[in-house]
Amino acid sequence: QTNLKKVIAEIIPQKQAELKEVKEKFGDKVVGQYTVKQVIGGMRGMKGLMSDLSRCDPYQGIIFRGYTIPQLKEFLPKADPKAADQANQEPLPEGIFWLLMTGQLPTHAQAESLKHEWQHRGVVNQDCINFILNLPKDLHSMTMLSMALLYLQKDSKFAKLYDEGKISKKDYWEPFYEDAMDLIAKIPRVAAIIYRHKYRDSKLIDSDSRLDWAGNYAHMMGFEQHVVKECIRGYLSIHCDHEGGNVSAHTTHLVGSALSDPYLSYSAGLNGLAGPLHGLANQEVLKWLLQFIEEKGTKVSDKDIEDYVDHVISSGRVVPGYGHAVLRDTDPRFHHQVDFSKFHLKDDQMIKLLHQCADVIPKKLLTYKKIANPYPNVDCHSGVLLYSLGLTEYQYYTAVFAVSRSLGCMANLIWSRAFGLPIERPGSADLKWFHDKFRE
Ligand code: AMX
Repeated sequence: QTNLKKVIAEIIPQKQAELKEVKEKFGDKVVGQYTVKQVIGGMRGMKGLMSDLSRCDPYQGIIFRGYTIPQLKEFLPKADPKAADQANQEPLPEGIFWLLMTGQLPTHAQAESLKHEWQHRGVVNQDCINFILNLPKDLHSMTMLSMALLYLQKDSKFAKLYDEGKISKKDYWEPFYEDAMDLIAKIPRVAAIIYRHKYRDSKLIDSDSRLDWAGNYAHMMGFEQHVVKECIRGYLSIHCDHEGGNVSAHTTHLVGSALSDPYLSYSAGLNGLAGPLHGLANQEVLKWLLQFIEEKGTKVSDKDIEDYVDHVISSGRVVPGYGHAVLRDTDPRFHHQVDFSKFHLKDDQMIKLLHQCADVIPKKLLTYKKIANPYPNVDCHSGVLLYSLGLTEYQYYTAVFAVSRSLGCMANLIWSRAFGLPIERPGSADLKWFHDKFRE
């Protein structure tokens, strides 16, 4: 079966029954205890959400439906199934979306079917193109992207059916599915229009119907080299989801729990992704590295790097690209990109400097006792990879991340409606409450 909607329509009743069983069997069990420090400290380490798509292990990193990043690189369909060489090994995002939605590794035919469906759904109407082309070019790419999704919200099938009072709760997932699939199909085109508007005199490039979702995105931005298309395939696959609690996924889920449609929900999620402690870090890493190169060049000593870290921290800033709220080891998504760059970009001076930094900086950060994890995260490498391949406009990088993250956020949103999850509404406490509760 290559029709994703039919496949998940069969899986949904089984999963609903599983959720019911978990609620009935374990509903009154205690998940854990948490402290005042956790309540005030960004809820670190508190399990407070249910997301069935992926989970983040502090040491192994992200695990998508039971599969690690290296396993997915091996098992997921590739753009050219006949090419077995290392130059054609990046997974197709179509494949990872199928896996996230169904829990099953897709066949090449199933990934192909999604490719055609997204091509078909991905047409962006002229009124939306005009809306983007009329935006001031000095808006940040993420602001433009978030606004463009809000513009597309007028086409939401869920919002229309709900407004007409034509939909019952048990069927919410279907129009959510339709909106989510439309959003995923359109977002690379919208993001490419933003890129061409901001950086290429608004000269747009038509979609190429032969290409896959990621390859077509590279093409519509204006990159025809095979290596860039492969890079974007891998990039869009590995950034797609990072369990439920990260800012973009959590925000999308929270807003969706109010039955705001997928466009409203993901636009909100994107605004969180646009923050420097989250998705903007990839742009920040590049800015950081370019500043460093301007001062010191690309051939530097380890001591130069260590001094630079001290300088950044003593001026009250963070070293972007290092650390994570959950991970306690190097992010496997960083390793994935190192493998790619060592094969495709082995002579690039900036990549070499980045690898030297990734060796030196964690040891240096370890000398600051407060930092729980000094190791490179996904954003440490991704911007530099894009820069070395010719996508040098670093203020755009978070938009590429956002195209990828649409996969995880949309898959989660469809499943949230299929599970019938309620509006999210945790309690909060004022300072007096803590005094009263814990007064000796
Ligand atoms: N450079 C300098 N200081 C750092 C640091 C870094 N890379 N990472 C952590 N710290 C500091 C924190 O700012 C905090 O300082 P404070 O107590 O004075 O406020 C202290 O170390 C303790 O932080 P932590 O418990 O180790 O991490 P956290 O969960 O509070 O924060 C994160 C996690 C990602 C925000 C943080 O490591 C950071 O700011 N890293 C740099 C920005 C970055 O790369 N973000 C991208 C993360 C991945 C993603 O979401 N895309």
